[in-house]
Amino acid sequence: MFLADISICRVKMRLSSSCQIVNRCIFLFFFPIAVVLLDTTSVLGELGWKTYPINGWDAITEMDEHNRPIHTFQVCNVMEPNQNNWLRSNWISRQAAQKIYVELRFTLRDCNSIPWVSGTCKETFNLFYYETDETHGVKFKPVQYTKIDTIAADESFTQMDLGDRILKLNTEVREVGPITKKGFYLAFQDIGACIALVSVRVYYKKCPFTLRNLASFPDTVPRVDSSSLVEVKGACVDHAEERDTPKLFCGADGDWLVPLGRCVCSIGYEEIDGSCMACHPGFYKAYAGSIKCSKCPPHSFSYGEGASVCRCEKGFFRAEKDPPTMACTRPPSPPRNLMFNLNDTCLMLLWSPPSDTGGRRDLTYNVQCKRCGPDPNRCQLCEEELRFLPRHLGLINATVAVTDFAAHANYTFEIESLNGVSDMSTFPRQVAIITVSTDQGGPSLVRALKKDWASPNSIALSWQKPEPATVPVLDYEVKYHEKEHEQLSYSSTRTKAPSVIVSGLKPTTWYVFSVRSRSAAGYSSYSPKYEYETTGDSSDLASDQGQVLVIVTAAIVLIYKMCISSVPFPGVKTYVDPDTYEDPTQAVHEFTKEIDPCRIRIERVIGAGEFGEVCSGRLRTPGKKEIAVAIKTLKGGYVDRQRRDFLREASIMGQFDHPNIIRLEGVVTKMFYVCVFAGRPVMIVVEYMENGSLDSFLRQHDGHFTVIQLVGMLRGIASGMKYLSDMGYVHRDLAARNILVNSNLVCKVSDFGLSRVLEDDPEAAYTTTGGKIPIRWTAPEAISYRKFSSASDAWSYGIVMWEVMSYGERPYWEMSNQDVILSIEEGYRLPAPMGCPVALHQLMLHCWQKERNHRPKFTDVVTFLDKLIRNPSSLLPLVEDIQSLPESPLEEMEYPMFISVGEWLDSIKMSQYKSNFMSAGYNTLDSVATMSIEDVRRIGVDLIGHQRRIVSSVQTLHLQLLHEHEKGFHV
Ligand code: ACK
Repeated sequence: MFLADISICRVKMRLSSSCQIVNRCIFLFFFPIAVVLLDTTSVLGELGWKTYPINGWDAITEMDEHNRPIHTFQVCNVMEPNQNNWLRSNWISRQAAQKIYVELRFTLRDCNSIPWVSGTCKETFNLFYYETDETHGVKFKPVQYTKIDTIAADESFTQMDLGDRILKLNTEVREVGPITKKGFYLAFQDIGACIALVSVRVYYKKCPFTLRNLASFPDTVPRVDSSSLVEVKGACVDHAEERDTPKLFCGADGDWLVPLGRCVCSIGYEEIDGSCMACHPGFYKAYAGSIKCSKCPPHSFSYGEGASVCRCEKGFFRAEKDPPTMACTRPPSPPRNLMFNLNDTCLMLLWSPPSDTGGRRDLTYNVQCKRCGPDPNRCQLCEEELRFLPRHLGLINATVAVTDFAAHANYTFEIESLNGVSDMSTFPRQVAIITVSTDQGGPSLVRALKKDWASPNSIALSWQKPEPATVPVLDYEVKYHEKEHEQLSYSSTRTKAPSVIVSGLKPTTWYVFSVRSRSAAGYSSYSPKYEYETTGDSSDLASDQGQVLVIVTAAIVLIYKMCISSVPFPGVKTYVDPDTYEDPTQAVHEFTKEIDPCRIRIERVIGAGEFGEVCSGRLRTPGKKEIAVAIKTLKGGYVDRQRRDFLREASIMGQFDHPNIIRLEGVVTKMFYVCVFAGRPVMIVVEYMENGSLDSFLRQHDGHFTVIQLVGMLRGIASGMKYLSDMGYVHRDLAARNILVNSNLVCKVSDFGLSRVLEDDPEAAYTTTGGKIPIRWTAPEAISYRKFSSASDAWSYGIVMWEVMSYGERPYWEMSNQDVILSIEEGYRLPAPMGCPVALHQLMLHCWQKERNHRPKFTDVVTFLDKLIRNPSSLLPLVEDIQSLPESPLEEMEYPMFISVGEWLDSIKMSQYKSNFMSAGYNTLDSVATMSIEDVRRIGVDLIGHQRRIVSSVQTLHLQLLHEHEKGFHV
């Protein structure tokens, strides 16, 4: 009666196997896999299990709603004592299992719910197993069986449950192992319970096949011993290679643990969703690793999938040592503006670099010489006959000197530009050609210079026109200097006629003159030196009233300078070092105007100086319009030395009067009792500069000015510096932060105070020799042995130019001071900022010549910039247009090594664009290094200044990567 009840319930049960679901989960979620050895719910035919005795367990097979058999074993001899009923399974193959799991589902009747069975009814049954290699014909002998466990029900059911049709199904799982024989039997012993065994499932666990770190790991059976893991070596997926042997460990429960090592995608392939996919056409990957495919560098392409390198476009090449990340390049165009300069013994050939360097920096020149007779088709090579300095092949500079040439001969020189890919091109090479006739000479030498007349401040000179020459003279340059000060400086003037009146001279002073002519072929040598003296006697004065005044003024200036100058020679150093005064307040009195503080109205604090606050305010001067001023204050509680140091700057500034030097209005050093000011205020009052200091002004207006406006600012600074150097004043701390800008964008040099300034400057660092120096702005000789001069100011001026053209970028970026010093020593120079005209970068490089005498004088700089301003088209060629970078041994340069695109963007303070780079696929430095300004624009960098900053550091990055690749480092 009980059994029929049970089977009714059973048909309603959902007993479908969950194994398939488990399997799928393993694959996706990395769960253990269960390999089923037996599942009675999925056996379609008879199970064929044995029962002992016959009237013990009862096998019942019914059909479920899908017409699938449900095998159930039941026993319920609860009324009779001494029950011992056995049910034995068929032989079950162990397969690979070392440990098996037996899952039983069953129902069990509560004995209390059956009347009159109290002595005999049981509520448990026993589970046994027997291992054997024999698969058939094994007789059942209970003694051979080992007990696994006594199985009790978690929940038994009652008569009432049956009435309610509530079935209490129990599931119990037991582990059995180690299993070593080929297979085993299971046996179920009933000792008088009322049981329905609904299903038996036997399985073992495996670590599933999986893919990890681009390696595949096979299904793996764990060890029985739960404390030891199975080490499994992975096999790299297609198009991947081992970096570190990939390994996983299979745990006892079928879980993969401890992934070690990995594979990486091979060249031409990148990782996408755990497998290695070929680079698309137009992309390449040159190195195996976890990097993405990069866009082909400029002038290269890849048509097929999986390119390891991009092929160069027609006419473009890659030199043997060029890394695959580098753009393809081409041979340079020929040199331009080839000219010569011939004198008796030496022929100078000079030319301009090619307009197209081919995209490379390894530009050199070869010179070939042909000597031709009257028939220009009959020429012979003549390099061997001549001497070329430094040589005729592989020239780095655009000039060569030629000596040992014959007189009365025609030489034809062909100058060829070459770079690292010139040998690869089959195109005929183009050369610049010039023919020099040595009997006609170059520009003619000027001879027979004579004085026509002299006055106290002028001398008129004339000279013979040179011999009629085939090369017409364009003009003459007259160079002169005071005889006594030959080493210090000279002046020059130009004239088209063979005569000149040199004015502005000192009376009764000997001058040395020499003249040279200029023709299309260049300059001649200077004529011999001629010495003439200006007059000084009264008869001259009487004859010219104007000159009387000049002479008187000049004499006063002369006497004045002789009195105050710390050097004995007048005219050399016209500003006075306040430190040469025994009493420095004397210098303050001498060079500054005392202001009544009541005339000053302080309006607001605009900054902090070393000695106190810097304020803006108004200054009233009787009879004049009120003007805006900046007031530097000395904070209260100062000691005498601080007061002296503070006022020293005013004593220096008060000696200057120039539109590009900050103007001193006066100082407050005395008490005026009519006016109520707390303490004893000490102030320096200077003109107000609405736009503050140049560096922060540029940074605030990044990308806002035209090149001409920037050159205008630079011209102003150069003009101020020319004035200072003419006065013999060496600034020592010329930097954009020490230039002030007014509302008309006029730049004025400020911050005077000699070495004291350096103590104040936050950029100044102590050198090994103990001085405090703003390293990035200072010339090498000033850093090494404190050789400060106008030439070292010229170096700093070059850095200011760079700051201006880069809108306030920090020179040498984040390089350490020590690295800056070493790099400069090795020849490295700052590259042109983005958008910088070639002419300006060349001027910068000129300012950064190691040999200080080779640097331009400020007067040259002003003249040069004036020319650029007058002829703006000269500012059109940009450095990036001709893709030529400064000739500097960048190869030797150690750049800071950025690790990721994110870090690189952080380093250039452009972190806000990280997501733009990432979402556009620029996630490797290699890919970033090839970006053009259009690419930067395309990924959503809209501000021009930011585009410029990114592209200019892309250039640097590109070089850095080349450098790293050359060293064999793969990013
Ligand atoms: O960059 P800034 O605005 O310009 O901040 C500094 C601050 O004072 C401390 O030096 C500003 N400053 C100095 N001299 C002047 C001046 N003559 N006119 C206007 N601002 C000035 C400078």
